[in-house]
Amino acid sequence: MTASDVDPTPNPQDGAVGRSATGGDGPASDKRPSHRSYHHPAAGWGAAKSVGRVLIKERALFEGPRAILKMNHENGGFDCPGCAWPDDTKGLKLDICENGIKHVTWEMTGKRVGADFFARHTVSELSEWSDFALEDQGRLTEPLVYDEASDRYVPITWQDAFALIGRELRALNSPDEAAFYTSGRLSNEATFLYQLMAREFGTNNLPDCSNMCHEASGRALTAALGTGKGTADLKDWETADALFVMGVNAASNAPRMLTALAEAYRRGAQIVHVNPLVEAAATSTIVPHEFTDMALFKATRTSTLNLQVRAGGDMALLRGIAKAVLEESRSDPKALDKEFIERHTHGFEAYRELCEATSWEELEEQSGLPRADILKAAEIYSRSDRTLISWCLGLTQHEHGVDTVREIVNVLLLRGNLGREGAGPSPVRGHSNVQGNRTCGIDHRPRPEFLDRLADVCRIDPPREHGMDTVDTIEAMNQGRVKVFVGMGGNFVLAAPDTAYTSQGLRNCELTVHVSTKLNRSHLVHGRKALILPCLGRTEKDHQRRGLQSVSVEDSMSMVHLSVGMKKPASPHLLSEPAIIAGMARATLPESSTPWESYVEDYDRIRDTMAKVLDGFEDFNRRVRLPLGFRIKQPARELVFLTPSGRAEFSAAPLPEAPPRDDVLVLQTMRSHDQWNTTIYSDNDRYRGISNLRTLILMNGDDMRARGIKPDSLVDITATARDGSQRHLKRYTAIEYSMPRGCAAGYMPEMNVLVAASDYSKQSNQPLMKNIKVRVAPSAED
Ligand SMILES: Nc1nc2c(c(=O)[nH]1)N[C@H]1C(S)=C(S)[C@@H](COP(=O)(O)OP(=O)(O)OC[C@H]3O[C@@H](n4cnc5c(=O)[nH]c(N)nc54)[C@H](O)[C@@H]3O)O[C@H]1N2
Ligand SMILES: Nc1nc2c(c(=O)[nH]1)N[C@H]1C(S)=C(S)[C@@H](COP(=O)(O)OP(=O)(O)OC[C@H]3O[C@@H](n4cnc5c(=O)[nH]c(N)nc54)[C@H](O)[C@@H]3O)O[C@H]1N2
Ligand SMILES: [Mo]
Repeated sequence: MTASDVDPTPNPQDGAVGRSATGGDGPASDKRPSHRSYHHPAAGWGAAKSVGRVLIKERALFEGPRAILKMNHENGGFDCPGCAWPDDTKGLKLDICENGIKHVTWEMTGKRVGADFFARHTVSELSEWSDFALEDQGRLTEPLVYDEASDRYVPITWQDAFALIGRELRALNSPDEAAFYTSGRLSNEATFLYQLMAREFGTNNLPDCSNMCHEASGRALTAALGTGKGTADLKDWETADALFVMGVNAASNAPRMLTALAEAYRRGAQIVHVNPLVEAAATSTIVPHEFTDMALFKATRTSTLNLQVRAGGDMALLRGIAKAVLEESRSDPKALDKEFIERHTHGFEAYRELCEATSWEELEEQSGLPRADILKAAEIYSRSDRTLISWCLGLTQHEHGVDTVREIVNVLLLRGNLGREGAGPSPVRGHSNVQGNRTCGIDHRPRPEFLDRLADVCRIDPPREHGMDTVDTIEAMNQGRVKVFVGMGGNFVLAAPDTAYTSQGLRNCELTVHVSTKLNRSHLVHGRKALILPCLGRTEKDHQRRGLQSVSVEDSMSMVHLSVGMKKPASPHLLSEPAIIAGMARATLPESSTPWESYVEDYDRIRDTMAKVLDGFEDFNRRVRLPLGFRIKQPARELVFLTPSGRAEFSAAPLPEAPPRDDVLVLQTMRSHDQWNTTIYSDNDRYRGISNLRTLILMNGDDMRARGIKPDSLVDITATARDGSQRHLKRYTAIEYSMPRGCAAGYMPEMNVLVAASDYSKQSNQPLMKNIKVRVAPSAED
């Protein structure tokens, strides 16, 4: 056990958002930071204890447990607003996890932040508070407008707030001077109204959090299979005999996957984890709802092979697997599924040649893995009849994210691992409804067929030009081309890259509007005029004129189901998201023939319209009320490929550029166990053995020694962007951690200051949040 004192000074670039002097975004207690290895199984009692602490802290000891029993319940109950992992289909009633509970409790907190609070604190003063402290004030209770004279947020009526938005939007020279951001929790119904409002107003500027998340997956799967989603469902997870888990920290970010992995291990499946770090999900777990195992501390393994790939080296590993399978096929024709390749795919020969032409030396160098390890993975793959490959941000937030996901499909196609049970690609999506947002129209590059139907059914004339995504919006705000920013949930200023530049962009706006449940940094980094519009959370009852309403969401595996709030709203002045959108729309488009008010009276009416516009939503109102909802049809799953060739497409992309050779490290920014994106619950990261510290950088021990960095000492980090510009973080604590040389890791959102807004993938426009080129040296001020 080691410990060190930290006193990180505020970063000059952080100053742009006025972060607290404590450095990190968490609570920053004066407890001493510490680090030790974590040897316990994931989930289990550590998780149970942590849940108890959260319930007490959020004053939700009574409501909390009651709500948890209602979560993810077939027939009623609300959908967990945590991750997008699907609900168990076997009638399991307690399909919950520690982090889902934390998340729900965070929304259900007994704390409130009302007008009296804002009367006491100026915005400049609040800007000095930590992000933790801001959200810790509790739920927002009434609409607020920024008053420049007093530098305070003051109450405003809903009508006046909508009128202000309408005035500002109508005053723009072009609808494209507005951008409408979505964070991935928005329900399907609200999503549909939101995109309708933007398009009726006249813009496709619909940036969303998925631009930073799975944009690469969507583009790759669309190009390869003609559908932007994974084809596997939970049943496939339950029947696969080899599972590859790539670039995801499942124990923290998709904890319900642990159950699937433990079950897979018990049935003798092979489980390969590919990650520069050995995350907790790659060891063992105690499945939380298996009470006997909990009582007996009986853990189940969740891995049969761990490959510590070099950052960004996954594509080379996958190509190595393909190369080995192709080599094997020379002596064993069954190594390939020739019939599948011939009947259903296109581009195989070019891919075969490319694999053959790629040398093992290059694959080893790029992946950071010895050939023997690549061959082990290949052997598991070729011995398995049913293989499923899952992935998350470790693969997508790189320059070659799209190529890597396509390489996953290439590997699957070789052995016909598509369109049958236990097989297929399975991206682990992020926010609980991020997939539904895309399905229901949040897309800055909408398909013409979608727009045609929208035009037809809703009698509007939607713009046809592509709109702006997240990185384009940041640039446009800075150049004065976007003047109104509306954030439908989320915390744009902290989630986006280049905190200083994004702040400047938001400050440049005429009007910023945030529809939120809690106070966050984005409210403080505002435009000339600014509104905070508080909304109902997913756990709360939504009463409208025609009774109690429910909304729907789509999980990672294309299941759409209803979510019904059960709790009294945090304040009588909250509006639902559909009501807020309708209010903004009516004020902006007074002549609109869209029945905004009628939609809000009864969400069934929104669903009836959605059923006519969206593929796969026929008979929506009936099917969404089935006990487990319904699965949106996946053509690729039925081996119907909506690609130009009508077949699944192999890709033949070159491997990315070689890893940096000099003293540059590839830094990835990730989540701790105790955070939900920009919401930080504590400064601990239990599974990585870290306590009371977020301003850290995890490094390989040899890389530390080569730079004269002592364990747990303070370092300065300099990131060099492609355009040569440099960004700094000072006085971070360097911690030795098992990972390949040349890699480093730290936490988002603190490290977003290091990601240049201009450093995004040309393939997907995703910011390179897992691939920041940095130099690290002992702190100059130490
Ligand atoms: N509790 C909780 N749950 C969440 C979230 C949360 O913040 N908290 N966020 C939600 C959201 S929006 C999302 S998108 C998901 C994110 O889920 P994750 O993708 O798990 O998110 P990160 O914390 O960024 O972790 C990235 C993982 O990829 C690994 N990695 C980094 N670089 C590479 C690489 O080059 N190759 C490989 N193979 N691995 C690499 C890292 O070591 C880490 O394990 O989780 C969702 N669920
Ligand atoms: N460096 C780095 N940056 C990253 C990432 C990374 O891995 N590294 N990951 C990226 C990814 S994958 C994502 S998805 C983004 C996340 O980006 P966002 O989705 O923008 O951020 P969140 O932190 O999830 O948003 C939290 C806020 O949402 C509001 N909120 C919570 N519940 C509700 C609700 O029900 N309704 C409404 N209207 N508001 C609500 C609360 O006010 C809360 O403060 O961050 C991205 N940024
Ligand atoms: Mo995400």
